[in-house]
Amino acid sequence: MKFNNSLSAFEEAYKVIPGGVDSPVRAFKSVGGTPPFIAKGEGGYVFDIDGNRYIDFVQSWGPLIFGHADKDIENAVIEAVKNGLSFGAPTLNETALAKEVVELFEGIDKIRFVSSGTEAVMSAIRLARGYTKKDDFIKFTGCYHGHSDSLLVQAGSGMATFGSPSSPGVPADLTKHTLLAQYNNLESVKKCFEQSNGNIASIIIEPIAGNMGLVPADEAFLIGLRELCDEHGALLIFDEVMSGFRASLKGSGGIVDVKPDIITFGKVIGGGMPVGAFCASKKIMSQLSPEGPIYQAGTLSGNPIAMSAGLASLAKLKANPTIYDELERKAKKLIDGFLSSAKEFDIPMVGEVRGSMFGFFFSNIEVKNFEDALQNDTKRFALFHTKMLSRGVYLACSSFEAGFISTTTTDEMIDEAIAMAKLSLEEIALNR
Ligand code: KE4
Repeated sequence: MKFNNSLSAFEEAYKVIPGGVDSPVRAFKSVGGTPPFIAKGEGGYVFDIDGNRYIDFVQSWGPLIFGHADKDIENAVIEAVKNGLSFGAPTLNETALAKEVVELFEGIDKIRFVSSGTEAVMSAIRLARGYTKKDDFIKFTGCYHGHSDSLLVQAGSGMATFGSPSSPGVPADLTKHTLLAQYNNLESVKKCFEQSNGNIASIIIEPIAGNMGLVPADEAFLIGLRELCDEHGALLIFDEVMSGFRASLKGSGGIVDVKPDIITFGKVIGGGMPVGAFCASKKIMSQLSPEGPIYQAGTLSGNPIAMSAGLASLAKLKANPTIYDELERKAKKLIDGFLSSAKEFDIPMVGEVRGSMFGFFFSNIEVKNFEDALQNDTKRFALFHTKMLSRGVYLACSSFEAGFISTTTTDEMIDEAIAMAKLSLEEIALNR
């Protein structure tokens, strides 16, 4: 494969965009090399500006469940564009998409659209704080909820559960109300409640974590979180920006029977256009401005073009919910193929699937939390990623991400990716 055009494009981008990218993970820092610049996508493939074709398992980090350039979504956007791009005024499509979403979730009556997952989560945290009149909240190491200040925290020192900023530019004052617990460890959550002395507004969790690799929460753990929130008057927030409409039509709700108070969405809900959302009961959402006192706003929130793409996506998903069986079958086929080659060459590997999401670690332990995930062989992952990319398979460029199957990912593509994985893993085993 030639990458000349991407190489020079990256140099040009680097001169005017920090790191040459508009979002850090895209820079391939975790895997080395420089990222291919994508020229176009078609169904389950992406093509770079050097003309290389890749089977795409990233799908813009989740949104493209129907693959690239889906005709129904494209036509909906083209039709919407003809009426103008944005009005900053209410439009019918916002109500239409709102109805399509809230009717899927018991106890969820209202939704507010924003323009990214970060915005959705930031707003949900503020809503929970304003509703409960408490300031602290609990998040889990390894979960990512966007880049708003109070969520950019890392584990503090030893015993402390209070987080400290994980990025310069975030004052400690803005993270002192963020408590950190360990994923799938209920005792660590109880400790946070003890340390916060009754001041916990919410617990926020990715019920199916996709930002430490794919690490689903145990159902018993989620039930425990629900009980702790009920006991302490805190709100349970499921961040389904990634897992929403990806794990099942109801996200984690189609897999575990635990009802959150607030759900955040992104990615698929916009069909590839910039959309985030957060939703809850009428009682909670009525606290939001202009009905209630909790302020939240956005110029392009509910943008009519983005709404048209989201509506087209949701309509297709709701018209044939059985696609999730097919998506999960393909995800399992891919992971099983990777695992059997890893076994053949005596390379430790574990894998996980939830609906159309998949993940794998170069590790020989079951990964239940971020601390387990950190034990994976990231150097070997980088090697594998590079080999697979050179063989036309486009995987997430970090072992702490999830991969995705779309309706346009064919069995032939899965077979091809498995065959390329076998060649790549053999080379790794032979240190070639
Ligand atoms: P955005 O602001 O990137 O739309 O959403 C933030 C977000 C919130 N919650 C969850 C569970 C998420 O996965 C994300 C964003 N996901 C990453 C992928 N790990 C987006 C890719 C990127 O940062 O470029």
